[in-house]
Amino acid sequence: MNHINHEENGYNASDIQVLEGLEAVRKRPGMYIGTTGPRGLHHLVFEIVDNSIDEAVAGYCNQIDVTIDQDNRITVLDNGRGIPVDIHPKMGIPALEVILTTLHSGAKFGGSGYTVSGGLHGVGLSVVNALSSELSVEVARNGETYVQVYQKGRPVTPLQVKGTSDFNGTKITFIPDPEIFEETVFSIDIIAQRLQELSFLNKGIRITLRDERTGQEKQFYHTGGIKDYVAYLNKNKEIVNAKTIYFGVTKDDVVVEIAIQYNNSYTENIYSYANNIHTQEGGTHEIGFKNALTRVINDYAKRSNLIKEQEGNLAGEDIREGMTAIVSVLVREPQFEGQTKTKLGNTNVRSIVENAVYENVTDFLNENPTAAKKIVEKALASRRAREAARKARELTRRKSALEVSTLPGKLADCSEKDPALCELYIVEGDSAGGSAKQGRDRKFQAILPLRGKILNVEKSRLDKVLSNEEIRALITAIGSGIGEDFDINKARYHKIITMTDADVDGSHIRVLLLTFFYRYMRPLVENGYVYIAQPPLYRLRRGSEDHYFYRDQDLQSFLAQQENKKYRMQRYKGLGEMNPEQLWDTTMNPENRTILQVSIDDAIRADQIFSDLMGERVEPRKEFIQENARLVVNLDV
Ligand code: 28F
Repeated sequence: MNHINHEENGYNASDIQVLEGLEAVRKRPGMYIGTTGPRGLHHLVFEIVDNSIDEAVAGYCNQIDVTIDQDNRITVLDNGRGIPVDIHPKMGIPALEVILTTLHSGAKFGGSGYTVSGGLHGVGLSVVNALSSELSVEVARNGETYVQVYQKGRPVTPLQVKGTSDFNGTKITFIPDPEIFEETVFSIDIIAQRLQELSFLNKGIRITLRDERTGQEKQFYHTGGIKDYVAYLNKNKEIVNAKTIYFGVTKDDVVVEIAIQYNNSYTENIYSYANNIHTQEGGTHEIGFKNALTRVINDYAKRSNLIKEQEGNLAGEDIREGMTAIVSVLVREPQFEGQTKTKLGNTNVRSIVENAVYENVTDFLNENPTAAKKIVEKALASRRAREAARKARELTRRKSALEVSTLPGKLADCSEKDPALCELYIVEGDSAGGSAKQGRDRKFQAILPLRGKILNVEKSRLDKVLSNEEIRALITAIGSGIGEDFDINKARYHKIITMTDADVDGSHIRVLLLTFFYRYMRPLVENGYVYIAQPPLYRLRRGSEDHYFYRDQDLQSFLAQQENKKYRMQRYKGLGEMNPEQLWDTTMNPENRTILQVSIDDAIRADQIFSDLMGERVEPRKEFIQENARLVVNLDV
């Protein structure tokens, strides 16, 4: 074995500094990966993959393989240049070791190419290393392969030459440290979703995902990039412009890539990205995009006499109705702002995107007059509908002004008046609603039973949504209004908890409610007011002793330890099977219950699932429900 020089024992000065860095990560993992729950766990995988993506964006890698091993180890392999292994001049240890043991060491180097990785907090390989009970890295470079193993961020072997190789690349295998993470089971769905997104955003990279636990394998490879992404998002919709508006522009170091395709629904779907990060809060690229689009469509519509000068301009929201768009930019030094650091702040990006959109969409409209006309007509229809909706809304507003205190009859309100302390349970069905009303703590818990499936919001414009009785009860109970009139300060509850059966119908109702909140009361989700109740799936009873289980795996591991004892098992199919006291004990009592806070990510996912379930084209629906039944039930947080 060809050892690369290391001090025999003890640490030199740079080692000590290094260890302090990684100790900080282990002491406060939340600072670096957000949480130590499932989200943070999966963040580790994305952090590693981001490094391979960086290498691909720099032009040196086109294949990334991700494997979830039997024992929940993760392996990521790329065919890039391989992490450099030469001795770092200042630190006196291999560059690879510096990268794996120093915070932010990978942030900038070389100068050519973009460092687009920028996970939640811009952390890198060293953070994953620090939070792994074991991590091994294998580099193929210079015709040789090198290996080094770490535990909890500390090298336990020197960097060693293992053999020869006629290709280059990097392979990292890690085991998330069970001392750090509450749970170390990876979800193939969560990983697959991000890999798919990355493969759309970075065309031509082949990404594979293999799950050795089940033998499942997925491939992501999109030569059309974000053009394929909009096609995917529109897959169950009726399309307005068959040819997608698509262009890529580079100006002053900013790379802009945009794809737009209209469908005949009423929903605006813009996904913006900066350096492959979903900018949920938007930012300068999204503002530039919207401004230019409004201008360019109005200018075209007037120029081709589709609207008359005296009619006034089409509003941006009319132009965006039924539009699916991906706006992706690469920026050399991205500034992320906002509550969740997902709002792009770089000011120069705005006008770069504006100019790119104006010029390229003008060209598209001129070259595709049939599509252009359909797009303008769609916006005109939206304007008419919006005016009708405004009138309907004024009616409802006047009506509710007359009936000031008429909360819906079926709402069992709480006595507490401070919204910060109040909870609203939205319960599926009258019978579960009855149990919840009896079981609750009426001081701070309100119950609103909803009957059946409330409404197919996908096919309805705002005016129709408002006329639905179940939706109106919900809006009045919450008290904050809806859409443009929404006012979070008027929300009567700061916890709005959906409580549905643990079956497919229940998950549909939940998806529908989350979609409604996402589309019409988004700040509720953004402020973390929306939750999902977690009723138990099983009860084991032995004499007067009851055990409740909320997940299959918990039941399995409990049963595995109970060979000699006999229990009677009840599987709960619906909330209605629990009496009021059981419902309180297991699901509603703040001292025992678990409630999942819905993030904007979850809501977006629900919105997508909903579109797929309720979209115009019905055939894929059945297949979809079967494929996603589990996913819909376990809307993972
Ligand atoms: C499975 C995870 O981490 N892939 C990576 C590279 C390639 C280079 C690099 C990475 C050097 C000085 C930091 C190679 N040759 N996959 C990965 N592939 N990092 S990480 O360089 C890191 C910098 O400071 C690389 C020439 N330049 C860069």
